[in-house]
Amino acid sequence: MPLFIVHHHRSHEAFLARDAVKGATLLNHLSRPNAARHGVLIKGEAVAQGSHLLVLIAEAADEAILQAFLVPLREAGDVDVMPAVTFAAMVSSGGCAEHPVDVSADTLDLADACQDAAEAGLLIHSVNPLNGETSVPDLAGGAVMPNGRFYLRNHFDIPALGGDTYRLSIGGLVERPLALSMRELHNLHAETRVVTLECAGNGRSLFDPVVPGEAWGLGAVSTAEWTGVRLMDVLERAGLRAGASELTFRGADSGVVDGHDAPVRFERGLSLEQVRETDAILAYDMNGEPLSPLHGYPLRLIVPGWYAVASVKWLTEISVTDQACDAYYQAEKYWYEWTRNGHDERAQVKLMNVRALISSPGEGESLSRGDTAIRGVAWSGTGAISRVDVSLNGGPWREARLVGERRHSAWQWWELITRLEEIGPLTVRARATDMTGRTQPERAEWNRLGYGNNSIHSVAARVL
Ligand SMILES: Nc1nc2c(c(=O)[nH]1)N[C@H]1C(S)=C(S)[C@@H](COP(=O)(O)O)O[C@H]1N2
Ligand SMILES: [Mo]
Repeated sequence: MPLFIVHHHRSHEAFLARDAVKGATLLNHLSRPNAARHGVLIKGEAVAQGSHLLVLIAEAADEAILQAFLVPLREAGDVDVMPAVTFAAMVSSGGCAEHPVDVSADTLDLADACQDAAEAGLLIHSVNPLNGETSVPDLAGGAVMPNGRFYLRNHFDIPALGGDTYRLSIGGLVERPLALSMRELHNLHAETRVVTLECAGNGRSLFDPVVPGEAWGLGAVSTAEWTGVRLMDVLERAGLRAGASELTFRGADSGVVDGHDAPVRFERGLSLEQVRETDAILAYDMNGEPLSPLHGYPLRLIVPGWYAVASVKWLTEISVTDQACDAYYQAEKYWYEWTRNGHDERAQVKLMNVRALISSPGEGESLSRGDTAIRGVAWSGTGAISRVDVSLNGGPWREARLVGERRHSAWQWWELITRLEEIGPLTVRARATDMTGRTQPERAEWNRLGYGNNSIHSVAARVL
């Protein structure tokens, strides 16, 4: 519904506080239930202290309905009605738009989506496309990240797909091309996995020199319990034909990218071998709820252990071929690019690097002397976490306790209880090691597009 801001300047003669009956009558009139009976939804109201200015924020189907409702206010002063948009709508339309943003039927209303994300506490990096990270102190806590606080990474407008008309098509080198409805997918054997997703650009803003791309801090990572069907089960239903070795996964989203005239789709590829190794799933539920539109409703790929770019959202098509996928986000982005010894080298971004983050203490936090718990999360795409070590003020590494089950593709919580004796600055560092013996470098190797930054996390706190 259209939004309006109303200014009401009370005239001195009609000063309400001096006329309790009139004041009470207007209070009743402006009550939310009464406003609703007039077709007006009041979102907020306030009087600037010491002034005669009342501000109302309200929605109504049109201005005439609102004006009719405001008649009693006019009798007590001057009324100005101004068409308005939410701040989120203003930002998402790219500036002080005079008109509300056009919302096309097949994409999600960005203003609403970004308002929800900001209210859930995500730190918004960009509105269009909508990108936001989880705050680092929020990372440890619940077993999984609540859906509203799970970081968001999008490249294009967010498709608004209908669950009833949705079909997943599987074609190419298969015996029986399929077009599966959500009902058919729900009827297949379901699997549930706890999997950590991390954006390959997580920590990019900490690379020096600065690299282009979304300037993520450290919160482009979250963990959820995903439920869906094993990708291999679905492929076996379709029946793989001789020579089938590569898969392309197509998302419903598309848009314009640098260096290409025509819009490109969000597409990624995996070899059949990679599908088998990772035991990828086609997920429809996230933490026990259907995927939200932002996280890929109604179906997304989840590739355990890989940087999350592989986990294609709004998945509408799988094509089975004998050719590796050469789509834009496969071939041109998501490569480490270095110049080493005068030679250009590149390697594809695949498994997540081993990494620990400190969630407590937070950056700049003040701690009391005495016993304290240093806490955080740690994960790796190459194996379960085997140990996390913590160093205080540059002192020796001390092994932290790993909390909860060892999980292969989900983060592990850890904690170290320690005694803080001295007042003053406290630098906390944490370093994870996984079962394959991989550990974190002091400083991750710089690469042109800023991927895979797993430098040791360091937090500056203070003991009071
Ligand atoms: N269709 C589609 N899938 C996508 C993306 C996208 O833009 N479109 N972004 C990818 C990237 S780079 C990341 S990090 C994850 C983010 O998933 P999330 O938004 O659910 O956290 O989705 C991946 N899958
Ligand atoms: Mo990403």
